[in-house]
Parts: sequence; structure tokens; C-alpha cells
Amino acid sequence: MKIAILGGDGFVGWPTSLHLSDQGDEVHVIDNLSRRWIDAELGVQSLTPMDSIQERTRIWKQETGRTIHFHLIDIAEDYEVFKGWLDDNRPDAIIHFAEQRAAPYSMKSDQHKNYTVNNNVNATHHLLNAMVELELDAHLVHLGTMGVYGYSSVGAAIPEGYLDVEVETLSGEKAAQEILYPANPGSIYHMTKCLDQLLFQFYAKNDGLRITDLHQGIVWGTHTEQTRRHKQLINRFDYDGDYGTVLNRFLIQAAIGYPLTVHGTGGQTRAFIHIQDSVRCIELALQNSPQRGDRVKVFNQMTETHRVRDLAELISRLTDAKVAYLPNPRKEAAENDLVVKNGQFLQLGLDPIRLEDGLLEEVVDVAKAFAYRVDRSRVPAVSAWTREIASEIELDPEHPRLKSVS
Ligand code: NAD
Ligand code: USQ
Repeated sequence: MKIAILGGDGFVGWPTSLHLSDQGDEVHVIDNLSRRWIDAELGVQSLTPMDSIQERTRIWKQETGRTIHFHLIDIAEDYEVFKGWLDDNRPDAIIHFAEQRAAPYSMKSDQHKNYTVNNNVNATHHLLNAMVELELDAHLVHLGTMGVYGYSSVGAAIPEGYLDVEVETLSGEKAAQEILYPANPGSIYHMTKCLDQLLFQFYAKNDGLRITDLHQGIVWGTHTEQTRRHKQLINRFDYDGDYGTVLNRFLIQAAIGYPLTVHGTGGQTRAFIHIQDSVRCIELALQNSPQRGDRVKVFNQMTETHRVRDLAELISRLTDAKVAYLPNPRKEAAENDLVVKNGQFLQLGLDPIRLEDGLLEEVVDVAKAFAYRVDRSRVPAVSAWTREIASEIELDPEHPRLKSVS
């Protein structure tokens, strides 16, 4: 298959590109390298030393003889260039990772909110619009998020995208309906993923586009089978307060002797998936395309749920790290329960990697190996969800200021 991987230089996109290339697919990475520019803006770098995309693809070719093509295109800004590329290359499938994906970064300032909405919504809409205009019948696989469902307790399992409801008709009878699960975003970033969902619904209904939306949980880990093959194929690993996700952050904090930064009571329960399973799920989704005219296919791409403070305690037991309970910079429920249906991927053969499989220790080893690259001043999460939260954090005498934990 000829596959375009939009955002193929990123944390999930790079191992996916390697995995599919390894299987013999013709892989084209399209990326504007904005993630690398954001590192420069924030003054941070990946924990792991990451080569340029050109160097990465050169090493891959040297190791395997396979070519991964790279195209520097901003799909949100350069619509005509992107459309021209799609027209010239007409891929069989398109995997769409190319969005600004950090909730704290999206909440940093009004400029960051604008950037995230403009970038993400335009990226997705440009893609859909161009596919229709070019009559390109490619299977579009989008990386969405579990966060579209929201993180408050609902007392029921989260279905895979759609909810069966009963409505009372005008004649007073009950009628069954299936609706998209109500969107309940917790950040500007998550909101853009909710907007994406509506764009997908429209284009599948109106133009018959074949779309799969993967509602992914928090990805943890670093290595996949292919990134291990050469040290210069290593994946990126974010640990900073904006881009580092909770489990990977706790692992690096443990490795550098920094107290684990639990927000609030740590009562938030979240969905998780290992990076190796993430690339496997994408492969399974590609093999199971909807037909033209089908509704958008939604999978919950997660394998287990954990409460944040339980994760901190687990890592603390493994590594003797201290746990710091900090004022929460986010506006989120203090506690939530989360039960998620993920039967579709399990039925297709996914055999999940779990935290208890010993991989946590392995990631601690990665974190220890590169601990010398960590800038401790970039560890605190300082992006507050509202002005009120920002000033509460600054003024609260009971808590250390976020910046002063060390
Ligand atoms: P990432 O930031 O590492 O990668 C995204 C890539 O897209 C980057 O290389 C970036 O340069 C590129 N990009 C962004 N805007 C672009 C544009 N306008 N044109 C071209 N390229 C552009 O993010 P990631 O962690 O690899 O996540 C990939 C996708 O998966 C995202 O859409 C994210 O929302 C989703 N997701 C990630 C996680 C996670 O835990 N990392 C969890 C759930 C969902
Ligand atoms: N948290 C801490 N301490 C930290 C960092 C985070 O307690 O040092 C808490 C947060 O308050 C939150 C939870 O951990 O309750 C998760 O935060 P996160 O940064 O790991 O995850 P999130 O902001 O939700 O975003 C990440 C990815 C995003 C993806 C999402 C999947 O950055 O791209 O969409 O996970 S999900 O969470 O399922 O919506």
C-alpha cells in the first residue's frame, strides 16, 4: 500500500512509519517539523537524542534497504501544495497525526489557543476538502483522543464512539437512536479533536469518505521493535511540563530523583496504551477499512485505565521516588471513574502490553540512560487552565509553588 503519514516525524508517527515501512508499505512522511520548532520555542529537547528526519530515514535505508520518503509540507498553511502532493501521489491510505497535541501548550496563552485551533482544524479540514476535490478514495485513519468523551464519572462504560439513546417521539412513543457520544472536552486541544469528529461525520455522510477515527488514550513507553534496530532510529521522549504525558513524566522524574508531580489528589483516572500497541492498532485499523458510504468507524485505542496517584505510588515502589501532591494547574474533576469498551481491537487480535509486563522498568532504564540531558527547570507544569487557577497556585501558602519543587 502507498501510505501518506501526516505528522510522521512525531512521537507516534515515527514508529508507525517504521512499522509500516518494515511491512513493505510505501511510506511517505509529510511533516512541517513544527514539533521541533515548538521545542525551540519552549527551550526544551526530547529526552532521547533525536536526529533530523532526513538522517533518520537515511539510517533506516542503510539498515533495511527500505525507503521512507519525506516531504516538508504544512498541511494547515499550504493547502495548494498539500493538495498538489495528494494529486500527484494518490495514496491508498492516509494516517493523520499532524496536529498540536499537548493540552497544557494549548492553554498557555490566547496565542497558543489560536494556534492550536487554527492548526488542528485547518489541518483536518484541508485534508478532507482536498480528498473530495481530487476524488481521492483513500482510507483516512485519524488519531483522535479518549479525551473527546470527557473525564467525569458517568457510571457507565464508554462505548466506541456512538451511544444508543431512546427518544420520545411526537406521538409519545419511544424510538431508538444512535448518536455520536456527547463531546466533553477538557482543554482547547481536546476541543479541536471534538471539532474534528464533526468534520468527519459530515464528510463521511456527504461525500462518502472512508474514515476511521482512533480515540487513543495516553501513550507511554519509547521503543518499538523497529526503533530498537539502531540507536539513531530512537523515538522522541517528552518530559517537560507541556508535552510530557503523565506516565512518561513520572518515569523520568523517578530517574533523576525529582518528586513525582501529582496534580491535586491524583484522583483522575485515565486510559493508557503502550507505543508498541499503538502502532499495532493503527496497522489493524488500516486492514479493516470502512466501505464508501459507511458511517465513521470509531475505535477506542487504549488497553488499560489507571488513577494518576496509583501510578505515582507504583513507580514510587519500584524506584523509591518521593511523591509530591501539587496544586492542580488544570480545571478537571478531583476524582473520576473510567470504564472503557475496547472490544473491537481485541477481537481483531490485539494482545495488549500492560504496565505489569515489566516494561516500566525498561523505560526507567531509558530514562536513566539519558537523565544527563534533562533540564530540571523544565519539569514543572506551569500552564494554568484559568486566570483564577494561576493566581490560586501563586498565592496558596500551603503548597510549594509549582516552580519550586526540586
Ligand atoms: P507529536 O507532536 O509528537 O507529533 C505530531 C507531528 O505532527 C509533529 O511531528 C508535528 O511537526 C506534525 N505537525 C503538526 N502540525 C502540522 C501541520 N500543520 N502540518 C504538518 N505537520 C504537522 O504528537 P504525537 O504524540 O505523535 O501524537 C500524534 C497524534 O496522536 C496527535 O494528533 C495526537 O493528538 C494523537 N494522540 C497522542 C497521544 C499521546 O499520548 N502522545 C494520545 C492520544 C492521541
Ligand atoms: N498529570 C499529573 N501530573 C503531571 C502531568 C499530568 O498529575 O505531571 C495529570 C493531569 O492533571 C491529568 C492526567 O495526569 O489529569 C493526564 O495528563 P497528561 O498530560 O498525561 O494527558 P493529557 O493532557 O490528557 O494529554 C495526553 C496527550 C494528548 C492525548 C491525551 C489522551 O498529550 O495528545 O490526546 O493524552 S487522553 O488523556 O486519553 O485524552
